[in-house]
Amino acid sequence: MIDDLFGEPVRRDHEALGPGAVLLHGFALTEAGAVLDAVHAVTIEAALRHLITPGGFRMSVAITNCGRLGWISDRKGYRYSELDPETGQPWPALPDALLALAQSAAAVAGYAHFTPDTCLINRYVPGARMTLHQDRNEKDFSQPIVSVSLGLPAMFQLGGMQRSDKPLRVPLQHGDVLVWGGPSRLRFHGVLPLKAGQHEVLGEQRINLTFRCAG
Ligand code: MD6
Ligand code: FE
Repeated sequence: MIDDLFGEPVRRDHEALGPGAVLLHGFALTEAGAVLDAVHAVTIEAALRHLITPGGFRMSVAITNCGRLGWISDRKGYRYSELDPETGQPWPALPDALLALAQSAAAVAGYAHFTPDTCLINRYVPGARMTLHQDRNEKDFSQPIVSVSLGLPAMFQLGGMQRSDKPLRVPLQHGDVLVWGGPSRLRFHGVLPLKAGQHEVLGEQRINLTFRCAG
């Protein structure tokens, strides 16, 4: 444990969350400014938007993407697309600062050759949540997922291989990076409704980045 400038305890250790899954506390803290600048630039080209689920519900989380592929949802289903359906244009390129962060986190977690082709950007405001799901739209489950949390803290739920398995509750803070793959790649997971609060950098929101090799 060390203290940061605001006197809050910051953990910089690695916490195993099961085979293939590790939480890197504070791993993105030193790069957070550059990462947020890159995210902001992406959202100017490809705006954050609320998608409709195949079941017809509007997602409470606003999303956009960068990289060769982008994750989308509509009445036809969940899938990856090379084009942003809002603009008809390719998604913005994956910024170098984001790629470097994702690859270094994967390497520290034991995944030496992570080649993400997509970064999904999720924005949560208080009350926004993500119900339990599996990430299974990617072609290759041998590569891990790297997930970066910025802004307000969230309670992540990490379940098992069945939807009915009781999930672990994993608090995620600004700068935390979760890497999971291998035997954990298809575990159910979700995010409980975001609690109200003010983050000193991001205000009343949480930004989550998930890097994957999708195509
Ligand atoms: C989130 N994350 O943390 C939502 N999926 O906002 C995910 O759905 C997720 O964090 C796969 C791997 C890591 C994740
Ligand atoms: Fe997910």
